[in-house]
Amino acid sequence: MEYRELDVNSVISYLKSVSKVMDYFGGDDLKADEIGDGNLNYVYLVSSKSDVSKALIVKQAVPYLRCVGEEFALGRQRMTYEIRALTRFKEISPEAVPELYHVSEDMSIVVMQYLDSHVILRGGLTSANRYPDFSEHISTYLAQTLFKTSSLFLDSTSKRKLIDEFNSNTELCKLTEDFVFTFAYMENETNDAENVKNNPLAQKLFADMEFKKKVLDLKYKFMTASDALIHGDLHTGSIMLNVDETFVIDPEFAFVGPFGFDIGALVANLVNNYVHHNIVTKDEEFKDYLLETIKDVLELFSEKFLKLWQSQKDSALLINGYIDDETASNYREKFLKNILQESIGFAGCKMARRVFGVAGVAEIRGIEDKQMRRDAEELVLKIAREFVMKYEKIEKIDEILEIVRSAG
Ligand code: ADP
Ligand code: SR1
Ligand code: MG
Repeated sequence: MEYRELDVNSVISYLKSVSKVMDYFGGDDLKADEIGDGNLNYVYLVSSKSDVSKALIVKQAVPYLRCVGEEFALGRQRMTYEIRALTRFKEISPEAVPELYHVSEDMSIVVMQYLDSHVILRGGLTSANRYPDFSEHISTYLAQTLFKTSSLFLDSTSKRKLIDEFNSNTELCKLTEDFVFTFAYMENETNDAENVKNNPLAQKLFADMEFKKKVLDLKYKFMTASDALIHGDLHTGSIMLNVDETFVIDPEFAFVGPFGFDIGALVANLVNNYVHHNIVTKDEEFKDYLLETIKDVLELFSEKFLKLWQSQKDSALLINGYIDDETASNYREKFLKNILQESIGFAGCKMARRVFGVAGVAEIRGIEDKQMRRDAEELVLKIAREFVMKYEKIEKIDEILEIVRSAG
């Protein structure tokens, strides 16, 4: 089928040609609303007119960047990578990925389960809601997806095939290179111009060569490491959950990249939320809850990743009998420490890019009181800088929490 851009009317006629979707709705009359709040794509909620509990999500990529407009061309082929990643992650971590009803690379479209009783994690945390099983769920997702797509699990041929399948996601990798690792730390037309203008905080950041050199190291790691299939944009807007279930959506930035990037994205967004509560609500208990969540996610991830690795006999990296048990155990421990350190370096970049860069986050850029927003931005940059400058020296998770606690 030839690609065409859909709207609230044509999406319904398109779905009429998809038998699995029609079976789901059982001949009911349908209605559609556009509910997308993301930066890149269009998302339609299609539901039965007679029974609104029957509903599906249709997501289509358009050949431009939605948050800027048609003048910012961006290949719709990004949906091809989202489809491949959703499919792969669904196989590996089925409980964390919505049910897929239909995918079409030609139409750059995916039809999936409507998460009707779930909210976006960012909003939930900003409203100080707690999710008791979140750390358990997301650490399982991270350990499973990162381990099972790495050379610690796959054989050499499968790993290289995985790279072939994902590493032409060039446009979105370039977006990250530009917006996470570069433009937000220099004068650039894509930045939040109003905020940059006459702002001493921006001038200080843009002139901070020590910070920028460290960011270059992390950018280089992002550009060259092929550790595992990563989501690539795992901020708290890519997680939908309720107290029972946690789903990861929106993996269009997926590629075979560094182990620490998804973990870092998550930590960064949890810390940004901490900053929001530190400045705006001053809710000490919720701040502690966010720090505990970071600690739990990191600890549980390490435990689960290690367990998967210990039970793996042969892989591209290590075959049975190559080293003795004690050497293997020390090797694994050091390997996991490297992942933790690198995650914190990436977390620093993922926090700092949200201050002056193109895509702000609601809990910081959305703070209405000007002074509070300025204070929040200053604190984000202070913590981000500590993360970026010190990540290679971090030995224990508590040191990360201490950096956050002592900054504000
Ligand atoms: P983008 O790629 O543009 O960032 P997202 O995949 O993040 O798009 O989706 C945008 C929004 O659409 C989400 O923030 C969420 O509100 C809604 N959404 C996406 N997928 C689902 C789903 N399966 N169920 C319910 N809402 C969804
Ligand atoms: C201009 S791209 C904006 C951002 O939106 C996505 O969610 C990614 O984080 C990307 O960097
Ligand atoms: Mg999104």
